[in-house]
Amino acid sequence: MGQLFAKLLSVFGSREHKVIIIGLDNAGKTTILYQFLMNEVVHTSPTIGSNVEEIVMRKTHFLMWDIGGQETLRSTWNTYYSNTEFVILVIDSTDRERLTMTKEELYKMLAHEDLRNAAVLIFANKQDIKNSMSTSEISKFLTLSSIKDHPWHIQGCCALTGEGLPAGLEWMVSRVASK
Ligand SMILES: Nc1nc2c(ncn2[C@@H]2O[C@H](COP(=O)(O)OP(=O)(O)O)[C@@H](O)[C@H]2O)c(=O)[nH]1
Ligand SMILES: [Mg+2]
Repeated sequence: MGQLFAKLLSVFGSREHKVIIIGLDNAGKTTILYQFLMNEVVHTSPTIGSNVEEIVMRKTHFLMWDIGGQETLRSTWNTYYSNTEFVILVIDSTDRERLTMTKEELYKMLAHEDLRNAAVLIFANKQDIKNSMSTSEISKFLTLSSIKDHPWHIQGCCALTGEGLPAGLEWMVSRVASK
């Protein structure tokens, strides 16, 4: 879908729920987006700028923005925040070294005024890889239980097979339904 068309949809289609997919580069954001879209693996290259796609699950429409995660692009994340209902934070569960960086980005984001009403879905991706961190390990490291001002949910997944992705989407659908 073209970006202009997506923007027009978000303006005129009030039933769309805006979602931004963030996380460090190489976490699997683009793979997840396209797995949602067509249930198949696409060859990804580092995202420059953003990809945007409409995902529909049980009549709930999500407009998902996949934003580049390289260091130079992270400072632009906040330009995508306005009207965001869901943040999907994608984590490479094998990337122990950069989990501290992810934690910093997470709390910076949660403190942002434009995201005060946003719910956060955390995908602990790459669960297929041996020695990847478990969801409870990641949850503890990120001190998720201390987050009281945003609804949040952590879900383990493998973007290559799609395992765990529907469960994450289900949580988002249930959040929309509960509003
Ligand atoms: N083993 C494994 N590799 C993955 C998984 N998800 C993504 N990848 C790979 O990780 C790399 C980065 O993925 P990409 O979607 O481009 O990450 P992005 O920078 O966050 O958009 C690619 O080579 C993907 O094929 C996963 O669940 N398991
Ligand atoms: Mg990408």
